[in-house]
Amino acid sequence: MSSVPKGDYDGIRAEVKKILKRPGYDDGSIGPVLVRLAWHASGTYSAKEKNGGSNGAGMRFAPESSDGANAGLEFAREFIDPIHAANPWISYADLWTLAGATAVEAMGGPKIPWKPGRTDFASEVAATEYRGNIDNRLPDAALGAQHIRDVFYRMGFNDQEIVALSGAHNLGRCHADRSGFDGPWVVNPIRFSNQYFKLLLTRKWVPRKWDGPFQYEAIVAGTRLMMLPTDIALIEDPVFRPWVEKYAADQALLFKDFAAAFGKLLELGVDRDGTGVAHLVKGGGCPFAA
Ligand code: ZEM
Repeated sequence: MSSVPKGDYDGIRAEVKKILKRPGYDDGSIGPVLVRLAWHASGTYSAKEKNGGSNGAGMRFAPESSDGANAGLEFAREFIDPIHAANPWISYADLWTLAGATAVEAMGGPKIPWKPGRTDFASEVAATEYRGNIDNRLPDAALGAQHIRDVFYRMGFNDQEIVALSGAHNLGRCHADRSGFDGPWVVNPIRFSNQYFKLLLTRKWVPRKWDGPFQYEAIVAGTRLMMLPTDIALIEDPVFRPWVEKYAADQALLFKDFAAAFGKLLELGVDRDGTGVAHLVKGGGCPFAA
């Protein structure tokens, strides 16, 4: 792992790209799990309570690190730790979000707007004092459209952005030993595209007969693909579905909308002062909020 000059974020992007390929791990790339790390680091945000979000990098500490929703993300954190070790000037909060953005781009997706400035909690004690209660804020895949809206409206997203963000399920897979669910959504899960939306609309998704949690399956090109109950909710809901249809038909539109929504996700709760630094405040709230 190389050191790059302080403030050279393109240099960090290059370091992330160097470690993405990993033969023997899942589908040969750690890109998807890095995207999930960036999402779970950010997706705890509450617009009303003005806490949660990526600032602080609280997932280094309990209770976020041991939250069942974050099972498996310890691998993502370990994979990129050497980049931090070689470049201790970057905050973990910046590194995790930048790694997720870089991974999307490196897997053929759009360029994600990203800005530095996040600060890390100095210790577990500080995290506890500053973070506020952000337990149980990530979505539960076993639930439906109302739950999806509750979770994403809390962050400040609308229905169109929810569907665009869901396009991330074009990447990676479910792991029985992490979430309980099993399998990839698409045939090539390390390439960002609109296949997930196409498959949602064109395949017959049937309940999988197995011992695990309720999920859907379809065999495509000899591969058993899956959908979560929350994925199927996107084609059953009358407002979500037209966006699934638009993104299935127009990959350029998906790329544009995904980049905007994912960029917004990575910014949630990151409130910078005039010098570009996002300070941490007690209770996790924004220092400049009304
Ligand atoms: Zn996911 N996601 N996600 N997601 N996700 C999984 C995997 C991945 C939900 C969900 O419960 C799950 C978003 C939205 C939602 C990624 C990115 C994004 C898994 C499998 C589950 C269960 C975890 C495992 O077993 O390893 C639900 C319910 C969501 C909303 C309703 C959003 C938004 C994302 C990013 C923008 C990614 C990349 C993965 C694949 C991770 C991997 O390790 O391959």
